Order: sequence, then structure tokens, then C-alpha cells
Amino acid sequence: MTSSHDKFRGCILGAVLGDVAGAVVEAESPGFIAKTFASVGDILATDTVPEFQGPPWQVGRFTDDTQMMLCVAEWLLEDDSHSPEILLSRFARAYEPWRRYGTGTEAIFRAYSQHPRAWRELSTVMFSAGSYGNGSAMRVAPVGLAYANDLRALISLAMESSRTTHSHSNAYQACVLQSLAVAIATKTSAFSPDMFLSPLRAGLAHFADLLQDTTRFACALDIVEQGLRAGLPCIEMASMLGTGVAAYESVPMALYCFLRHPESYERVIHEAIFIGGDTDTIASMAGAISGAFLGRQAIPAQWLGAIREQPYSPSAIEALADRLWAKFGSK
Ligand code: R7I
Ligand code: MG
Ligand code: MG
Repeated sequence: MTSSHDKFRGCILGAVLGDVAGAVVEAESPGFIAKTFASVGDILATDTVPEFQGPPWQVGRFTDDTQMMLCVAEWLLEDDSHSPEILLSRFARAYEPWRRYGTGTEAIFRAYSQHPRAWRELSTVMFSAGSYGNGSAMRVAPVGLAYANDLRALISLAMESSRTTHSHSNAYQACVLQSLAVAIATKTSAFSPDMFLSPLRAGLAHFADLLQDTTRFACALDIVEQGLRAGLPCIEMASMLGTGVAAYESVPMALYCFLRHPESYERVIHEAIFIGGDTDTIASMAGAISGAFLGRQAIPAQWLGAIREQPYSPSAIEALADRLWAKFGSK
């Protein structure tokens, strides 16, 4: 049986690697990706790819998904008050524009540097009801690891981690679904789709009780369940669920990639990337769940060797996962 220690490592490394591999083809179509690359190994063996603006993208670098997820992990470790403002200040300090942040999120970081005391209001600078982009769900995995055994704390922390940049109800719901999926994967080694889908529906019911509209995610979970029953491939589900940056598309899509291939991290990442669209983010979220379920040993060493980052080398990322496990692993 996979140890919880290995699951913590698998989750964080699995998310980072999904981002690193998916970043190479972010926003490309499935046709282009299939024509250009034969496999994830092939993607990771590439040196650079042209960037829409600016210098070429160096394969092996991670994007905003990982940069902010590492901030969430450090925040959980170092700020016991779990203040959203402290998290926002971490995001803003770590912000590097070339990591391809969402436009709304960038606008908030810029506004925060000018008006730090107005941090509570900044989440609506670009979208008046708050963003429903996937930018908060893609960074929430550490909350699922840390509060796997405390549902109330998980919901509260998932929302607090979203609030400063993504205050739309769909973003909150997405964060709870993604962190819950990670939590369930962390706690179990057995598998059935219902072991995931039932608690996720219960998580959504929490928001329905608050009179929030949960229709988008409730429908998406129904489609996920039907797709699994019919054994539909991820590429076919992509046209039903969507692969865009809206959280209500990419979060259910990532979940499907994992639930369809629970036995293989490699397969999950392959599917999450070759469906096209928001590939870094779907692969990162699917990779977090799959890594938490299968553990670090399921992640190919050769893939990890393709990560080219400092100071967050694979061993430094693993050390961060170890610190999370030391603090939260027995809770
Ligand atoms: O969610 P966010 O941080 O972006 C994350 C994505 C991931 O794919 C990353 O890998 C990175 O590439 O970017 O950034 P936001 O700008 O908050 O949201 C992303 C996009 O969702 C926005 O640019 C809009 O296109 C759309 N969006 C909305 N559109 C209309 N009305 C989000 N919220 C709204 C809205 O309320
Ligand atoms: Mg990204
Ligand atoms: Mg993305």
C-alpha cells in the first residue's frame, strides 16, 4: 500500500510535472499536439518552443500554476493564522510575468502593489462578480493534502486560498472540488468512481445550502459519471466538458482524466495534455490527484529529470512536500 508520505510527494511533484509538460503546448489544439509530438516523453525532450510574445519557452520551466501552488504550500506551513492577505502578498512577491499568468490575476497583483490596504476589494478589479478562471483551483492541492481529515477546515481554507484573486462562487466551488479530490486520493488506495463522486457531490451540496448556483458543476459531475460508465475516452469527453480556462470546464475535465485512468500517472498526464486547450492547468490538477492516489513511485524518474528550475528543483519540491507531511500527515 502506498504510504501517506509517498502520496504527499506524489501529489506535489505530480502537479508540478503536469504543469511543466502541459506548458509546452498550452492553448494548442489536440490536432496540432498530436501532429507535433508522439508522447509526453517527446514533449519533455524538446528544448524550446516558440512563445506567442517574447523569447522562446524553455521546456522544463513551470508556469503560474506551480508558482502559486508553492506559495499556498509555504503559506500553510508558515502562516498559522491562514490570513488571505499574507497569501496574496506571497503571490505578489513570487509573481514573474513570463510564467503566463491569467490577465485578471495579473491585474490584481499590480493593483495590490499600489493599494495593499485595499486587498479585500481587489478580487473584483477586472470581473465585477470575481473571476471564475481556474487560477485558484490549480493551486489548491496542498489544502487537500493538509486537511484531508477535516472537511470543515478543507472547505474554509480552500475558499480562503481563492478569495483574494478568485471570489466568484464557481471558483470557490472549483477549489473545494479539486482539494476534496486530492484529499480522497490521499486517504485511499482502493478505487471506485463513486468513492470520489459521492463526496464531491456532498461538497457541492454545502454551496447549494448557501443558495449558490451549483448547476454547472453538478451537471459536469453527472457527465463525468455517464462518461465513465460508457468508458468514453478523454478526448471525446473534452468536447462535452470543455478544456478552457473557466474553472467549470477544466476542473471536471482534470477529474475525468484521473477517474478514467486511476492506475497510471503517465496515462493521466498523456490524456490531460493530448486533449489540448488549457493543458498545463488540466495536467497539473489531474497530476495532483493522480500523484496523491498512486504516490511518488508512479512518477517516471526520466520525466522528473526534465524539470529545469532553481531554487525549486525536483528535490527542493520534494522537500517541501516532506515538510507538509511532517506538519499535516498525521492529522
Ligand atoms: O484564472 P486565472 O488566474 O488564469 C489561469 C489560467 C491558467 O490556464 C494558467 O495556466 C494561466 O495561463 O492562466 O486568470 P483570470 O484572468 O482570473 O481568469 C482567466 C480567464 O477566465 C479570464 O482572462 C477570462 O477570459 C475568463 N474569466 C471571465 N470572463 C468573463 N467574466 C474569468 N472570470 C470571468 C468573468 O467573470
Ligand atoms: Mg499556467
Ligand atoms: Mg493554464
